[in-house]
Amino acid sequence: MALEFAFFTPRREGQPAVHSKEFNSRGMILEMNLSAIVKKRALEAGFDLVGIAPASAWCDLEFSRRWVEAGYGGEMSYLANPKREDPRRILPSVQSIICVGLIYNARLPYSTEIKEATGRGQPANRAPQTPESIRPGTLKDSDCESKSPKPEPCGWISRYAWGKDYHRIMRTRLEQLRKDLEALHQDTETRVYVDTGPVVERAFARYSGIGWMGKNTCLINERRGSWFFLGVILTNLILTPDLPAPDRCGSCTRCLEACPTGALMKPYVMDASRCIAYFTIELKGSIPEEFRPAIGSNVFGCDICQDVCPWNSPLKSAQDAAISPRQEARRSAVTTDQPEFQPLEIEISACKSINDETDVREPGESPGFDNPHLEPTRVSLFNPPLRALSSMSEEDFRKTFAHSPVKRAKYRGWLRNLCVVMGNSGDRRFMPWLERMAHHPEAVVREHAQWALERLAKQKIARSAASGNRMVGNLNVREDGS
Ligand code: B12
Ligand code: SF4
Ligand code: SF4
Repeated sequence: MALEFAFFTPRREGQPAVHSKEFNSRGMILEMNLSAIVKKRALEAGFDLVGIAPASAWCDLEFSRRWVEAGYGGEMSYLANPKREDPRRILPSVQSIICVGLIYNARLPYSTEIKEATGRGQPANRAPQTPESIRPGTLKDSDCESKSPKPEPCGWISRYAWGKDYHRIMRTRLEQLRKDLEALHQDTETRVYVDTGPVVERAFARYSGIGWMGKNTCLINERRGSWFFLGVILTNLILTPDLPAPDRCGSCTRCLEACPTGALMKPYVMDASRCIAYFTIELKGSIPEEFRPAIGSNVFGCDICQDVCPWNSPLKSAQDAAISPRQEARRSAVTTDQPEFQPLEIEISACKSINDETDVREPGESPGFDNPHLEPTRVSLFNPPLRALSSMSEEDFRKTFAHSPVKRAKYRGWLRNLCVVMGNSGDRRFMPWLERMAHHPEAVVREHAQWALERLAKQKIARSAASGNRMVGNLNVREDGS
C-alpha cells in the first residue's frame, strides 16, 4: 500500500508538526496523530515493540548515576559517561525518545530446563534430548551421548548471543525508521542508539510503556516476555508520550532466589560486578575465585534470572501463586523464527585429541572420550559440547564470531571462560587440554587453567574419600553380622 504524508499546522513555531494525513489505497484521507504514524513506521521497519517516552526520566537517570558511584558497574567505566545523566547532552533539542524492542527468543529450551532434564545442569550440562528438528547442527548422539562411557559436558552460550550481532540487525532497522522520521518533517533531528551509546536505555523504555522493569532488572513485556533487545531514537519531534507499564512482579522473587552469584542484591537492583554476564563478557582480567564455581556451565553470558521468570514461561497453567489467575492467562514468552536469531552453526575442523597429551586417568577410572579425534563437523551454539568449543584456534574464533556478540569476550576471555566451566564440570577428561592452557602465553588463561586443574584434582580426592567412607560403612554393616 503506497502511503503519503501531508502535514497540518506545526504545533509551535520551529517545532515539527504533530498531526499528519495519510492516504489509504483508495485515496481516502486518514488523519493520524504523529505518534501513531511513528509507531506504525517502527512496526513496518520490523520491530516487535514500540513506545514513546518523554525526555525526562530524571529519577531513573539519577538512580543510574548513584548506582555507578556505588561501584555496582565494576570495571565498565563507560557507564560513568556524564552524557548518560541527561539526554540533552547528546541532542540539545530532544523532546521525545522512541523506544523499540526486537524479540530474539529462538524456539529452544532454557538453560534451566536442560538442568532439570538431565539433573546435572549448571555444574556439567549435557546435551538435552531435543528433537533434531529444533536442534540443528549439534554433534551426533554418538558424539555426545549413547556410546560414550560418560555424557560429554556441554556449555551454555546466552540466548541473546546465539545468532548474528544484534547491534547490526537493530541498527539497520533503526536507520530505516530514522529515514522515515526525517521524511516526516524537514527539521527533524535524531540520534540513534542500540546498546553501546551513552544512553540508559531501560530508563526510557520503562517510561515508554513497552515493559516494566522486573526485579531481575530486565524490561518485561506483559504479552511478550523479556527476551527482546532495545533500541532508542532521540528526536526533537514532539510526540505524545505513552504511560509506563504497571509492575507485574507482584510478590514473586524467583529471579533473586535463582541467581547463582547473588548479583540481584535486592529487588530491582543488580550488583553487576557479581553477575555472570559481567564476568564472562565484560570483565577482561581475572574472574574473582570465589565466584568461579557459581558460574557453572555458563561459557558466555547468563540467562538464569530470565529463564525462571514466570513471564517468560511457555506454560499457561497457574504455577505461581504470586501471579493472579487473570494475569496467568497472558504470561508467556513470544518466540521468533527469524533466521538471524537462530543458533549459529560453527565449523569444527579435525583436531587433535584432548587425550593425546597426557593420560591423567587413574587405574580403574572410566576411559577418556570415546571418539578421541573430533572429526570435522558443525556444532550449534545451542548448548554445545565443551570439547568442540575448546578445539577452536584463535583464527577459528575470529572467523566464526566475526558477526556474533561472542567476539566481545575476545579469544583469551573465551579460553578463560572455558577453563572455568571445565573446572566446574567435574570431568577429568578435560585435564590434558587444561594442562596445555596452563602453558598459554596469556597469564589470565594460565591462571584459570591452573585453578581448574586444582579443582578437578580436589574433586577427585573428595570423591575417593567419599567412596572410601561408603565402603567402610558397608564393611561395618557386614562386620556387625546383623
Ligand atoms: C551494562 C549492561 C549490562 C551489565 C549490567 C546489567 C544491569 N542490570 O545493569 C551486564 C553485563 C551484567 C549486563 C547483562 C545483561 N544484559 Co545488558 N546492558 C548493559 C547496558 C550497556 C547498560 C545498562 C545500565 O545502564 N546499567 C546500569 C543500571 C542502573 O541500569 P539499568 O538496569 O538499565 O537501569 C534501570 C534500573 O536499574 C532502574 N532502577 C532500578 N532500581 C531502581 C530504583 C529506583 C528508585 C529507580 C528510580 C530506578 C531503579 O533504573 C534504571 C533505569 O530504569 C545496556 C544498554 C544501555 N545502553 O542501556 C544493556 C542492556 C540492559 N542489556 C541487555 C541484555 C539483553 C543483557 C543480558 C540479557 C545479556 C546476557 N544474557 O548475558 C544480561 C541481563 C542481565 C540482567 N538481569 O540485567 C538489554 C536488556 C533488554 C531488556 N529486555 O531488558 C540492554 C538494554 C541492551 C539492549 N540494547 O538490548 N548488561
Ligand atoms: S544474569 Fe545470571 S548472574 Fe546475572 S543477575 Fe541474572 S541470574 Fe544472576
Ligand atoms: S522472576 Fe518474578 S520477580 Fe523476577 S522479574 Fe520475573 S516476575 Fe519479577
